[in-house]
Amino acid sequence: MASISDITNEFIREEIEEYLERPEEIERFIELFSAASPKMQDIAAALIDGDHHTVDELTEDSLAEGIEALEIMDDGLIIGMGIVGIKFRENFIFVPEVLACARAMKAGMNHIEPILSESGIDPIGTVIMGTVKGDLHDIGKNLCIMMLRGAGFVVHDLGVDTSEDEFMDAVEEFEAPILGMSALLTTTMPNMGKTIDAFIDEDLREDVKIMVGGAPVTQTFADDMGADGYGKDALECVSLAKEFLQETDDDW
Ligand code: B12
Repeated sequence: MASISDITNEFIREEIEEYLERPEEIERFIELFSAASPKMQDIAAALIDGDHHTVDELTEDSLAEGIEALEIMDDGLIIGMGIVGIKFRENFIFVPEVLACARAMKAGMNHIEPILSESGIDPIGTVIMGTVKGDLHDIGKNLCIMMLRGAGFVVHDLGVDTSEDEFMDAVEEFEAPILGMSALLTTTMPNMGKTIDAFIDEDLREDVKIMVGGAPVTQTFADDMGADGYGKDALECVSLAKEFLQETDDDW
């Protein structure tokens, strides 16, 4: 088992000691950070600090050094945002600080996006993605979109605060066989179910496979809502989309 002294970045060690209280979270983040390289820890530290200039520079440097875009996303940006989420939940920081961290995350994503989205293969299928109505969180959705594009999907991004009608119109307009919805708030999760019901009401449900995701979403919730699949991260989002593609191809 890793210990906190295995983490090279002093700022990260202090953040864990000062802000993490739940033993399982302390253990999880010590494991994650001690497995990350010093450079990835530095990226995470800058993100937690809301320092978009440093995240921007370090991400660019890391890519120039040949570090994989996926490693930067998983071991730098996403782990860093995990600490931000806990500090926000425990009221150590508030919306303005989280916005600064989100800006730092985007500064990093700007560099990795062209790499992860560059598939170099012929388009394999079309996916509509959006964050549900009432919800403005888009970081996770955008990561899913990058990975889907990188896997060869054409993705139409409907952005945030997407209504049922906007989802239905886009599926029809682009004749998309796959729809992905993201929700980060327990209050907006039910809008996934409402959207699925709207597809049923309009007799469009059979035409599209629907996947859902976002931090509070679970497999049980997805099943209850009548979704075809749930993915816990961007990799699972891509696997699901590929499975759906296979199934819709088999139907033809
Ligand atoms: C960043 C953030 C913000 C930023 C959002 C910036 C942006 N452009 O997205 C800002 C500051 C704007 C914000 C605002 C608010 N937030 Co906020 N926010 C967060 C925070 C810290 C991180 C979210 C994030 O980006 N995570 C990183 C990404 C990579 O992870 P992810 O989104 O889960 O996505 C991954 C997977 O879930 C999956 N995935 C995501 N979507 C999809 C879709 C499909 C189809 C699939 C298959 C997979 C998939 O793949 C992704 C990549 O691996 C979370 C904390 C948390 N633990 O999630 C709180 C959090 C979600 N926010 C919260 C709250 C309360 C709010 C506000 C209500 C605060 C307020 N008082 O105003 C507002 C709501 C605004 C609104 N109407 O939406 C709460 C929600 C609590 C709850 N029970 O609902 C959380 C959990 C914080 C907390 N208190 O613990 N927030």
